[in-house]
Amino acid sequence: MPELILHHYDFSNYSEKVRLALGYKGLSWGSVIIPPVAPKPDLTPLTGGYRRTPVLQAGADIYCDTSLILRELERRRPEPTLYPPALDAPARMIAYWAEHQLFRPISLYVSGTNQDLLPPDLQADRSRMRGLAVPDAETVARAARRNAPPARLQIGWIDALLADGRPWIAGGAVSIADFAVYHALWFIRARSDRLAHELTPYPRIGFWMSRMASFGHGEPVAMSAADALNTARDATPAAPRASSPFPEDPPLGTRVRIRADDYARDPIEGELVLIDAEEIAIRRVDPAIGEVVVHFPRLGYDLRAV
Ligand SMILES: N[C@@H](CCC(=O)N[C@@H](CS)C(=O)NCC(=O)O)C(=O)O
Repeated sequence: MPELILHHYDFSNYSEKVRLALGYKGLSWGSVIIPPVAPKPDLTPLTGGYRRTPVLQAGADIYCDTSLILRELERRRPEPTLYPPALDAPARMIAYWAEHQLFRPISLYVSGTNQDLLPPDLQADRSRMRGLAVPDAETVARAARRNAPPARLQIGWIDALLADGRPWIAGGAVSIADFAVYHALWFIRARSDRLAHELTPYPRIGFWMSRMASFGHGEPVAMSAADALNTARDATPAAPRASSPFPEDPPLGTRVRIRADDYARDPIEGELVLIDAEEIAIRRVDPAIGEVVVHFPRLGYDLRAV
């Protein structure tokens, strides 16, 4: 069995980002399909309560959030790089925009247009995940109409970015910006071709997307959730790297609570074992699988001593 295990499901766009990064790096990986809605009883023993998709597992080390998952892939397989140093700042900024400004209107536009094709409990789950009232079908359709213009406007920006002839989103080399923009646009056609016309005016985007798609998904090997849990139970977490905290950070060994700062804010508790500018990791003991270390990116997560 491959060392890396991805917990994901087919129409998850953030999963597509990681599947494609695994392909770009030519990696083989265990593929565990998880439910698209809560509860996720075979995932949360690993994460301690984090329910978003995807999650990367390496033995008893669990990596949450695709921004950290891509960093971990880079650590394990540095070439070809996802982080060309000369493009670091624009790549990070574009990736942040794609996932925090571009994707939301696309998501509401696409999901509202494809309501009849989605799992019946999906809308209700996503509303509960955000602490919102469960909408009726007409409310979802209205949200789709409202979000079409901001989605369309920003798709135009991507075309404008490519207009100078650059081969990749942040410039002359592949970077995390390509993966972040790609998965947002991939979602437009993940369920149906009903909104394919939103991309047809932009052949440059189409050409770039087809080069991204050609990275493929590496070598997935189907794996059961039970096998993934057994793998974690039989493994010991890797010794954490040396930390490099900011002065404001709690000291290692503190009992902490971490949660997403935007949505799906389920808290995860444990002992702080690693903290630096990019990453926070906590050790926890699960009654079924024993000791695991759960890793989060720093940006986008709220850390407090309990
Ligand atoms: N910032 C997170 C966002 C992940 C995310 O929102 N994923 C969606 C699926 S594409 C999700 O978790 N939806 C709810 C679920 O799958 O339970 C990341 O980069 O991993």
